[in-house]
Amino acid sequence: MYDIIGDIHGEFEQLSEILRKLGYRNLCSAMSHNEGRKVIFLGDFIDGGSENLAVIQTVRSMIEQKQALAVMGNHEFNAICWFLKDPATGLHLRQHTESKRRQHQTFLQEVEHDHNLHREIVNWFKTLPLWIELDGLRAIHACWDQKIIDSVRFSGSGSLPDSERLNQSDCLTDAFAVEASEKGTVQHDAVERLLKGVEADLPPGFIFKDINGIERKKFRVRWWDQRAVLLRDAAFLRFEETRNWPQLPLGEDAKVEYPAERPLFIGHYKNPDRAEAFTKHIACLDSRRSEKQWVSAYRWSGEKEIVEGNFVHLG
Ligand SMILES: [Mn+2]
Repeated sequence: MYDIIGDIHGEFEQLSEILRKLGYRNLCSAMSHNEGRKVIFLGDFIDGGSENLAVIQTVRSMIEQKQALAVMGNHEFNAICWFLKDPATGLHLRQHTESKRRQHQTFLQEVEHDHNLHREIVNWFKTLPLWIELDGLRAIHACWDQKIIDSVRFSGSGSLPDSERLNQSDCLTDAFAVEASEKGTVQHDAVERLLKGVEADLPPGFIFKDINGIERKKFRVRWWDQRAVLLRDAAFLRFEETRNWPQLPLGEDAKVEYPAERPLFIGHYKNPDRAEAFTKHIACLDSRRSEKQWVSAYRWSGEKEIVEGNFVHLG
């Protein structure tokens, strides 16, 4: 039986609080539950709050003591690419631009002065699988796309040789990270879809202003909503942001059908209010209030459909 915990983003106090609320106590150098329950973390441990190392220490010790499992989030993927260099060019896989540094700032503040520590943590990020599939549930950071998973899974279907896929534990190899940081590769498309979800563009000539007033044409798609036909219904945005959008349909490549036989837990899609069931089988555990991250959880005990009363919130 598992307690699933969504995006933490360096908010150590909140992580501690939700673990306590779920019944975990500090025992033998890791948090554990006296009924034998375990945690599944949905990734995005870093960037945002200022206690990234404390979060990593807690999650990592729970995994090492077999009290938890975890998947990788897009922030860990970006952190790996910030650190690693392409052996062919000697350049970092993720450009060290001002805006990318800003997104990564609180984590860098804690590790950048100590190259060995930085490397050690990046190496740990590399041990996080991109997804978890158990008998009763699935977990991934942003989007379960079976075709994409099969195309990069070790000895899966599709045209890639095994040497260009994930390893047998569904984790990144350095070679995979190099490929994935280059637009247009199978690996790049896979990481985008699995860890960042589905995005679509407004047609040429159209832009919209997001809640921060920034002009955009790319938007996140509510890929789990099979009834969303028009772009504006499919956008993971507030009504005010899509009001003036053209009545155009969403492209077929932006649709993902999730097989409903087991519940799926995702993070990544920050909800203005709180974590919620996106469908009967898909629960999102990322939430924020007034621009701040709030850690949310779900207490799962074998049910096949998401039960509203099993979400656990702070505050
Ligand atoms: Mn994310």
